[in-house]
Amino acid sequence: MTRTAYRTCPLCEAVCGLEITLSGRDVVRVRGDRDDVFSRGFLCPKGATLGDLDQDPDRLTEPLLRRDGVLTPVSWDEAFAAVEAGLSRVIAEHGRESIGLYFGNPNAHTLGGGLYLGPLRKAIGTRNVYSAASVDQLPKHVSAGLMFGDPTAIPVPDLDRTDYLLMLGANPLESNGSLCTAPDFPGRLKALRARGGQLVVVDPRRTRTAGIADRHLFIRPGTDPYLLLGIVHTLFAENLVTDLDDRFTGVDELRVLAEEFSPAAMASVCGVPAEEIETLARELAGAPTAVVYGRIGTSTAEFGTLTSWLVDVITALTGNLDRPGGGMFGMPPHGRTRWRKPFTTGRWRSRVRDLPEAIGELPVATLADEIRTPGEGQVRALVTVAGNPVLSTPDGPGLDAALGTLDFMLSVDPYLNATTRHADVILPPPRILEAGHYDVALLGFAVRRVARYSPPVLDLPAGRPSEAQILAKLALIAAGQGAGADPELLDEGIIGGTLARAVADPSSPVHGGDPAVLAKELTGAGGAERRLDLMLRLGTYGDGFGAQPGGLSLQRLLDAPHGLDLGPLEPTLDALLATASGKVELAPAPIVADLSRLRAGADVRRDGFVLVGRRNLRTNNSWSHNVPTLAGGSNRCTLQMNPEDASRLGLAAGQEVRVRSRVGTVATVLEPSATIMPGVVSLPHGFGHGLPGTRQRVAEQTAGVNANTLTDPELIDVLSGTAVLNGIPVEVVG
Ligand SMILES: Nc1nc2c(c(=O)[nH]1)N[C@H]1C(S)=C(S)[C@@H](COP(=O)(O)OP(=O)(O)OC[C@H]3O[C@@H](n4cnc5c(=O)[nH]c(N)nc54)[C@H](O)[C@@H]3O)O[C@H]1N2
Ligand SMILES: Nc1nc2c(c(=O)[nH]1)N[C@H]1C(S)=C(S)[C@@H](COP(=O)(O)OP(=O)(O)OC[C@H]3O[C@@H](n4cnc5c(=O)[nH]c(N)nc54)[C@H](O)[C@@H]3O)O[C@H]1N2
Ligand code: SF4
Ligand SMILES: [Mo]
Repeated sequence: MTRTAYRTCPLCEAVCGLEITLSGRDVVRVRGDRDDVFSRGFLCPKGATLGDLDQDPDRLTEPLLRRDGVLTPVSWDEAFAAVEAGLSRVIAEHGRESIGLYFGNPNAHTLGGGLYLGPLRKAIGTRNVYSAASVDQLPKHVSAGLMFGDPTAIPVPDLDRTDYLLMLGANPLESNGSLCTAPDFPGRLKALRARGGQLVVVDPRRTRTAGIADRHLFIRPGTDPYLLLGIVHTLFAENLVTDLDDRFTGVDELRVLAEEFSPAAMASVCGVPAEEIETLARELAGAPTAVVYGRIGTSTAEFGTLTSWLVDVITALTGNLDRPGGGMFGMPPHGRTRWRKPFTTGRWRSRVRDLPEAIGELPVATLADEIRTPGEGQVRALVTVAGNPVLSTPDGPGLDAALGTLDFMLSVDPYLNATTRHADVILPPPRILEAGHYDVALLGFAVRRVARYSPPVLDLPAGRPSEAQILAKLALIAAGQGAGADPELLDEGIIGGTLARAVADPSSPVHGGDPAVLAKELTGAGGAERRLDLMLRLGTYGDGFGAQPGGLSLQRLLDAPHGLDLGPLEPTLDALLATASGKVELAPAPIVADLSRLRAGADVRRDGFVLVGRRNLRTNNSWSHNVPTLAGGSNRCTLQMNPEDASRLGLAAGQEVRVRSRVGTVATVLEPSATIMPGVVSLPHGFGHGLPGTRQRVAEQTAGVNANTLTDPELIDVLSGTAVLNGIPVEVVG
């Protein structure tokens, strides 16, 4: 007997709806859910193998505790008691500031990550907070914070309605998209062209996405802001700037500062011809609707924040911000918390390198410094949740060594990998199918307004905590409630607090109500579901506990297993603008000041090779390589180089080469490829498996090398603290 269940895929930002066939507790087949309101049957090879990932025999099924140096399976009670002992000891000896936290990417895809990391960091009470954001999208948060006052107010390209898309440093045909949640991104791009629109891709590699574009332009890694400034210059020089209403400020300043960045001057830096820069400006201004979209190649780069800003500046100057077909702001069903404080960075600074905090985090590029450098405030304990920074952050080997010196390390993770092998306690989340799913982090970046909740497909085995419960328990332990505390306590506290604020808020639909009575109305199988019900009911389209009949609630989502489509995005800028001026700041002072760094960068001689990354459809950062069907084939850890460069250096396909940067050297296999521009080489990240003490038996067969052996922790985008992972100077020798 088989049965069918529906569940959102948790593997990437496309959030496809899956149709999963099970026999007992075994997955027999995964298909795209054709009735899903958002993904309409689309899925990729990773989604199709979700069953294999979920039932990977190398996934940990019990907690591990280090005893006499050896990670040993223990009961959950013993593991939580060891966490309490470990954290208490470090807090007693060195204070709460000595605990570092690192939160990795999959937290954006779990209910545990979405609802419990905030309470956990609050309970731990440290400012030593790090996450994958500072090797990813942090520049976009900073530019959004400075322009719109809210670091989560990131414009999303309105893919389904735009007439013109300029895409830089993104390859959604492999990645399936990011900060733009759009299942079947490839299909949506093809539809854009089919309706007469244009797609232009800017990338140092001729990617598969470039292959379906109207035009592809090679660009020297790290130089996107020069190209974009050339476009801004042209928009002003040719009077192509739209008359913006009084919600915008800074246009005149932009006009003045763009003057020096002529297309001719910019072309020599970025490698895109001046005429092409002018054409882009004219096309963007002339198209009925247009939008600029930049992603990881522009973000984890020397001028990440400047580029992130310019992307939205051009969308705004051409009249395309907050309008259909342009850059729109998403509206998550669970509500958007209006940002009340004026956005700023540097509210505190890192101890060793004096780097500014951004969105409550410090740059992960300096985590190893904080662990290694003795003194008051040194990081002595680390908690990682869903992160593998040894493979994902700059100078991974340096961090690897530093982790070995910690007094205590706790990892919440299903695998024993390059990072978690250093832990004293590992708490594994249960199977993916044993968790409910709701995209707290991603629905606000979706190209349509959609709502979908997937209840757990499988029951949790008796005695096994959900990831939400694990994290709640950790928060309670850190708050001094003890390892025996009931995780539901945390949820009830949060629900009570939220309702108390809501009933006191005259604009809330429950104003004047009784929190205790309202709390009883919440439905859901546990604390996480009840909290979600609360967020949905008080959220953008919520039922307001009956005040808005027909509005959203958890029950309505449970009744709609294929999701609810609430329509296309709508203009919403007025509701979210939170700058001190109350206007969109087109020329925020901290960003304008950073232009001096950009001017200096234009004179830097760029000879030798620069390294960029690449993604493959069948990878997911560092942790999908343990699924046999996803490993091998085109998914290989080779160094791609332009054939002309290879023959000039006398290097042949398949030979081993050494790649050397300021910080490290790796040996890997050369793959000449005409898709890559001369002077650039590309190595994928996420490889480097098989270190002693890890257990990923498939991944170690195609171990590859850690690309972050080469990335330099000293190279950061200064405004956001984001690591430069693209555009690393390297030498290649045979
Ligand atoms: N050179 C280079 N480096 C890069 C990048 C690049 O392009 N080039 N990309 C960067 C980007 S964009 C990102 S987001 C980061 C990612 O950086 P990280 O998030 O640190 O790394 P991941 O490889 O995603 O590791 C995810 C970890 O979560 C675990 N995990 C998986 N599912 C779950 C779950 O449900 N619960 C829990 N608790 N754990 C889970 C996995 O076992 C793994 O240990 O890497 C960055 N690093
Ligand atoms: N299959 C797969 N999908 C994934 C992931 C994965 O590991 N594998 N990871 C997920 C994560 S965490 C994220 S953040 C997203 C990222 O999603 P994307 O941003 O689409 O990531 P990439 O596919 O790495 O595309 C980045 C592109 O930038 C180019 N590039 C490098 N340097 C520069 C530069 O200086 N300028 C310009 N213009 N381009 C440059 C690279 O050649 C590459 O083609 O993907 C997500 N989806
Ligand atoms: S595109 Fe992303 S969300 Fe969709 S099936 Fe593939 S991995 Fe899952
Ligand atoms: Mo990412």
